[in-house]
Amino acid sequence: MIWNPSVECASREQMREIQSQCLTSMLERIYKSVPFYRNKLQEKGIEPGDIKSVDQLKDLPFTLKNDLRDNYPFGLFTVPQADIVRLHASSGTSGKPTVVGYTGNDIAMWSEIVARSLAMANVTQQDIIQVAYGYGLFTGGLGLHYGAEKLGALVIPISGGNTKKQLQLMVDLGSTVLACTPSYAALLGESIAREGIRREDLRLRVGVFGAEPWTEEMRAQLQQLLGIKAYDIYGLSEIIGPGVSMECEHQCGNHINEDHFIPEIIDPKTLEILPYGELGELVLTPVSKEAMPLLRFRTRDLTRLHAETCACGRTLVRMEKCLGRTDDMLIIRGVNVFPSQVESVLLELAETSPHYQLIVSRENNLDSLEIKVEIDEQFWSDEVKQLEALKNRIKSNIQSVLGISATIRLVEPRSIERSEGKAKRVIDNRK
Ligand code: DLL
Repeated sequence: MIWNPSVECASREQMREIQSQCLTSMLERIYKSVPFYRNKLQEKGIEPGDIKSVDQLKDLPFTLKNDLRDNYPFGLFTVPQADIVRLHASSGTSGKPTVVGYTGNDIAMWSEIVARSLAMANVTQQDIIQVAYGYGLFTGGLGLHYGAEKLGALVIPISGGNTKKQLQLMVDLGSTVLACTPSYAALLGESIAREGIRREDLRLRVGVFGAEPWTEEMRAQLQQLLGIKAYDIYGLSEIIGPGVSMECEHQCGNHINEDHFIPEIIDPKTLEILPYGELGELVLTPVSKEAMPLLRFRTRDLTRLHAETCACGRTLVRMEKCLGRTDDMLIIRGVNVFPSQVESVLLELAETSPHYQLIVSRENNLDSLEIKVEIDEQFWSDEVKQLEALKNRIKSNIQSVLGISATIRLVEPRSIERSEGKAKRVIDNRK
């Protein structure tokens, strides 16, 4: 069932019941078939039968990305290889990729939660969805593809890149939904304008954007550029891929598909569980997965959870837009900086485009931050005075929001390298 009110509008008590049942059965499975988990649970003196309720989740051990690498490639799988029907992988920053496996039931569950997520954004069977996330080992393309098919929408499996072809098909086939990273959506948006494609040539109405952090300011720019309503979709390959959570039309946080993925927020330093409303690291337990369920996976993503019922009627817990990943946080002269904070400052100004880069260096033991900002074509000017004034405005806004000074370098339109997938916003020369 795609729109599933018995789950999406369940009371907290009903949801705890669903989660508790799934958790106890998952513990039995991993204890029996994954030595890594059996050892971890035994170290804590826990046997699967001891855990009867989701309230006891806090007593269970965490899983880290490194644990997946240490058990590379199949060490955390709970089923024989014959039952696995698909693998995906995410490339790590160093060394081995993280490999994840799916049984036929896992693919069916994933398709259902992506279909459910698309329905949250009012995508229907009538829609034509252009899937411009990469197909292949990355979960974006195939994840959206199967979910959109499950919903009964018409899928254009174009994958990422080949921008001219994207635009041609968008116009000729009348795509109504665009699914890609926000940075690629920004590139498509500016290309539409440059190719002289008119709004009335497009039928786009919805954007399904995720796989990287993006701000409210970026949302405003994309909505304006593409003439759409832009929705946030969140997920990660270790848990399943896209569809862990998604925004509804009220856009007040992403609803987490909690019947499959139990969320917690912890303080990344003390590992204490934090109450609703507090900023911390998101921890997810994918309880219904067959091939590779994980116990309390530390996502490294920073966000807050909210449990009040949404205006759409859903009771599913909502997560705020991610601020960033703990491992993407820059510490510059002792100050914590997330690229998303810089994005917010830049995109508040009409003159700047959604293309920017942070360059961090260290000279004589002193950190410096340079921000390369592209000027919107409309505002690009040869007049030094005007550009100087803009530069000073950005510099002072950065100083007041982030509390550090930065060198601002204004660059010509289209001079920063574009991304067809996840954008690379930071060059840290200190490493
Ligand atoms: O990025 C899955 C995905 C595909 C999500 C398509 C949404 C759409 P990974 O490559 O494993 O999987 O990267 C997961 O990307 O831990 C976050 O840091 C980041 N991320 C994903 N979605 C969002 C989002 C896919 N909506 C990592 N906002 C996650 C902010 C996101 N960050």
